Amino acid sequence: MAPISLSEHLAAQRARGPHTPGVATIVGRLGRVAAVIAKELAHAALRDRLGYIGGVNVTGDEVKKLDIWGHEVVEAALRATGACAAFVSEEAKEPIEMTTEGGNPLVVCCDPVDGSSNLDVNGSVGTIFSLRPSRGQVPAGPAALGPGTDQVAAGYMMYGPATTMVYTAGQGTHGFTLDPETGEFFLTHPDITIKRRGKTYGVNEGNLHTWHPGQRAYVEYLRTPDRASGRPYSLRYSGAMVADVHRTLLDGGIFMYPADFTDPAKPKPKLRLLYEVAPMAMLVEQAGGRASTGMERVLDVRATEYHQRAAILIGSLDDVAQAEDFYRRPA
Ligand code: FBP
Repeated sequence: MAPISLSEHLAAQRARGPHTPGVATIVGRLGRVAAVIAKELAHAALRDRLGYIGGVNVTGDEVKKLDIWGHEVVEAALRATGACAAFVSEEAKEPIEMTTEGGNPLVVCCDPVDGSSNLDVNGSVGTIFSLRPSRGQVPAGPAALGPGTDQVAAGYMMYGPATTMVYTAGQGTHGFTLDPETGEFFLTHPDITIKRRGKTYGVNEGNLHTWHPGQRAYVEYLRTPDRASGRPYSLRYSGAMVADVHRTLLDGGIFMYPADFTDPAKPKPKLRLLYEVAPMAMLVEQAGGRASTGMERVLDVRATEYHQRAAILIGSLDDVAQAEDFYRRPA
């Protein structure tokens, strides 16, 4: 049987269910952008595209040349679809409003290059995206705000040994692999279903001293040998959320970026809700997993700012539920 291409899969999804017009157009176009980004990453060191551009972005991160290049490529592609009313990007302080053709345009939230700290060391990086209805709002940017349950589609592209694309439009989570010869994605991981419990955990343990007591106790629990419960878990951490969530989706287990609780009254998360945390939560829930802040379901968190941050514990249902249980225990 001939492999199913991304555009064929999107068309089939559209035929099968309540599929917001525009999702197939935008997800299809982002697939084509991924082929361009993958090629550029492969040549970046040869084209003096590595390193910093100078200055910091709206969330205080030092900006790499490829962060800006990636942002511009995604912006141009979204504009060309005519289906995107506004673009909320990690690299732009305010939403970028766009002219649209036809009804029901969408708002796209995106981290064009996720895992930037891996760029100059040839580590895996990615692009993360989330689609929300604009509800006819003008300007459309504010339609991005609200709970994660408003998302109609979400996905990521991972630029690793192979280039992978994973998306959901509310009918399961599906994985594709890029054929670099043709620049097309083909279905290689249909209906991804995450294991109920895994054997690995991913977290930056260098931040342990800032964690909530429940977070600390949970990681200590995972590191404690106990054959019956498959512990200790193995630690896997790539430095790029896309790569860590992708591994967790396929192998099970849990990825965590907990908040800094140095001041318990003002927990400080790192990752951004609209274009990192919420889209990953939709993908993992659609694959049968769970995504929590430690205190609540990620998809119930209401975004009130474009670059708002949120804590995340994401992965296998039983692992995340157990982690939440540690957060609830008295210190
Ligand atoms: P950006 O690279 O898009 O800013 O993303 C943030 C990120 O790199 C995530 O991909 C990753 O999970 C995390 O930060 C790594 O943070 P740290 O270096 O603190 O472990």
